[in-house]
Amino acid sequence: MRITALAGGVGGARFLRGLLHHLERTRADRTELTIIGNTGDDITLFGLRVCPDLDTLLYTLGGGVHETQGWGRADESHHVAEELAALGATPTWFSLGDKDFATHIYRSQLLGQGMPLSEVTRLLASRWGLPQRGVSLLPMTDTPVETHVVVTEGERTRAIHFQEWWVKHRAALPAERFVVAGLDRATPAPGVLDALRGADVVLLPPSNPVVSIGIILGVPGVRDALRGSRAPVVGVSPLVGGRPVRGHADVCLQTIGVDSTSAAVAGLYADFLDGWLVDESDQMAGTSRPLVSARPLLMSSVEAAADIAGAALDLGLSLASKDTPA
Ligand code: FO1
Repeated sequence: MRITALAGGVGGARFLRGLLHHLERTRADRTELTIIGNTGDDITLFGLRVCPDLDTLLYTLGGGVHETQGWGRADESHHVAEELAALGATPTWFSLGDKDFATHIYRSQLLGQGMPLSEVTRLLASRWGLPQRGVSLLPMTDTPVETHVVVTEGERTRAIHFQEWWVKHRAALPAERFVVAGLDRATPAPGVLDALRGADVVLLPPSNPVVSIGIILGVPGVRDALRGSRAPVVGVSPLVGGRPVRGHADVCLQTIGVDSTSAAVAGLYADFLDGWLVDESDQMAGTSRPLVSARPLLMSSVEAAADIAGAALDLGLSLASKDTPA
């Protein structure tokens, strides 16, 4: 079976860790999972290219993530960051650990030698044992893309990097709109369109629908591939009771003028969504498409995430069997 998933950072990574746990505990046959990761969060710091969502997926699936943070490495030290601060290097609002720095140094070294991000990511995925578990991690594009946020402070309107808005300002600075530099001339990374067209099921984890899933959908060709895919597409709402479990998806939705409800988020995916998992607190009008299924969506443990991911997969497989001509 071939599963393809679009994913952002923490929520997407935890969901996919649950999916792998579900697959390993229930299915005998080998399942190939291709993850298309968001690169709109990427930022260049101290001359190094940092890919937060790709790294969160690598560390979480590879067993090295700082569990309570959801990003960065477990058992980290921060000697390099402390010395950079002593040198007066900026910014200081983005916390980079010493082992995390190794990822950015190695990635930057290879990118600097002309290696595409997709090939760099394949090497990093090998270090984390993903191929042995049937997992491929693809950046959505090899083209440099960066999400910026247009903010107004008093009389001043300017664009700041997404990470500055998200981390330094905790998304509390009123955002007028998101501008994704490079997205309109981005091309899907090698394997992305094939993974969407050749999947048996496509899953949208509970990642941020605006600045994670929404950015991946903005890569020219991705949305059309989803629309044209024979595979059922099943999404998981990132909201519980109209609120994100973590992060600022509600603020992002407000910025693009969309209600912070599971139904409104499903509306963002309406042109390709076949199934939609919502939390029991978010009853929404039962529609035939997407087919809505309600269950607890709090990923409070790997087991809970496995149950949610299993329910999303089963919903997809049930839809696939319906579509299969008798
Ligand atoms: N998030 C924070 O809230 N504070 C940080 O200092 C921070 C550092 C950081 C370093 C590497 C990395 O891969 C992620 C990091 N994140 C941090 C999380 C990051 O901002 C988010 O994961 C995404 O970009 C939004 O999903």
